[in-house]
Amino acid sequence: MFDALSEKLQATLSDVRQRGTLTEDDVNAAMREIRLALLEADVNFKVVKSFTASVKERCLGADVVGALNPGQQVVKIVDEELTALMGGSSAGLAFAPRPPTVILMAGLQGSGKTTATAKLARFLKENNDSSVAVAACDVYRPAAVDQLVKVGGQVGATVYEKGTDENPVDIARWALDQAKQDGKDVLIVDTAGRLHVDESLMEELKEIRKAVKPTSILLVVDAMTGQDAVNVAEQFGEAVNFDGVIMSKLDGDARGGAALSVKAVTGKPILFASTGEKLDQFERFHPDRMAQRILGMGDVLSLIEKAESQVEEDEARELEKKLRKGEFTFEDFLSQLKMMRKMGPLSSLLGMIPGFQGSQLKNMKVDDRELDRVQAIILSMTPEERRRPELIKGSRRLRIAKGSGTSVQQVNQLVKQFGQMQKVMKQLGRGKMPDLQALMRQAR
Ligand SMILES: Nc1nc2c(ncn2[C@@H]2O[C@H](COP(=O)(O)OP(=O)(O)O)[C@@H](O)[C@H]2O)c(=O)[nH]1
Ligand SMILES: [Mg+2]
Repeated sequence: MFDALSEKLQATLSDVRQRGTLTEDDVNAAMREIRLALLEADVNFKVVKSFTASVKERCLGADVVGALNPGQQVVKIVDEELTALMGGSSAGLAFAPRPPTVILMAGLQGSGKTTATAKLARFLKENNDSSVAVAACDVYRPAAVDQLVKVGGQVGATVYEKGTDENPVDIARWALDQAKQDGKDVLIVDTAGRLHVDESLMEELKEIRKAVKPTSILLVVDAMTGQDAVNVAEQFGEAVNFDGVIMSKLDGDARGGAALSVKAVTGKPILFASTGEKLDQFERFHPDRMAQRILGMGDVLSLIEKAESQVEEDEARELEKKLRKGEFTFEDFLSQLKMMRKMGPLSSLLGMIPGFQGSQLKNMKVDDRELDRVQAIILSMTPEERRRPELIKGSRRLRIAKGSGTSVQQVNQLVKQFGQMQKVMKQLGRGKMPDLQALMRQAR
């Protein structure tokens, strides 16, 4: 799904992410790549234009937030804008205050209506515990009725059908009565499609709409037809005003143009995604998850969130005060270490970063074992020693080394490094508070 687009966006963004600072030229270059990638994915060109414009504006105007470097910031912005493009929050299905909820399915022939009718019935049974009936209103092909009887039966829905001799509007009206009598929670009305949007198709839909007064009209569009799907949706919207989209055959859509443009073009959200011929290959459409899937950066984003949420502000402020006064002790160091570890083992954190594969992890200087050692050494100090590291001499070193299962050299090394760190901090504390972020960025 969306393979080419994913690949291109990921390449562009990982390039961006590796830079410490971003100039306007860098941002422009990245936007060019993103624009090309979206156009190649068959996204509507107007949509592409406004998308890249708003991403660019936000990138250039962004203040560097919290723990993110400029490159990560861009990833975050692209992710947020992609999510917004597909509708922002996930849209849900509307239910009638008094059952049955009536859902009218619309769409071109072959778009996947009958399949989606059964899939939706199954979905509502499984997830909402609804009793569901489906109505066979495609009377133009005998096979269409048989097909619904078959797939409807497979998912345990009651199928209301009258063969192909009656008029679809009458069948729909009759099915609604049946559903009421049978106490069904939901009635899904499957209709006929045409090869193209035409007058008679729209007329029929309008008549069925009048007869059953649906709670929602869902338009099924075939993702594999790209921009055609979006044009069809636009035409349906003008004629019968539907409420939401079921995007079918997403599994066969390598480009993604329809899924990315349909909300922006028609104003209607995608409610469900159909992702295969099997009846359980159907899921709610979540714009945020889809964006992350496209960017392939779900892990990076969750890493960013994790980092943001776990850094407690108070602790940070307290720490800053101590740093200023040069009062940072092993005790503080220990609590910092623990905080860092709340985020999980360092190697798994780094492993979440795409491109950071095992081979590179081995070359990382900071590994978990090193942190374990540091932590063990500090834990073997007395509280007094932690606050006043200058006490740590001679026999105390040996005791700490033994207690922590390390060597005197390793204890020495830590105490020495810590002393250097304190010295630097005291110097900095006397002057202006350094821009820690800038320091960190340089260190990266
Ligand atoms: N791969 C794939 N095939 C689908 C999907 N939805 C429907 N199809 C297939 O598309 C064809 C047309 O589907 P159908 O439901 O009969 O379309 P209708 O004419 O709109 O009712 C059938 O062969 C389905 O098996 C899907 O999500 N993925
Ligand atoms: Mg059909």
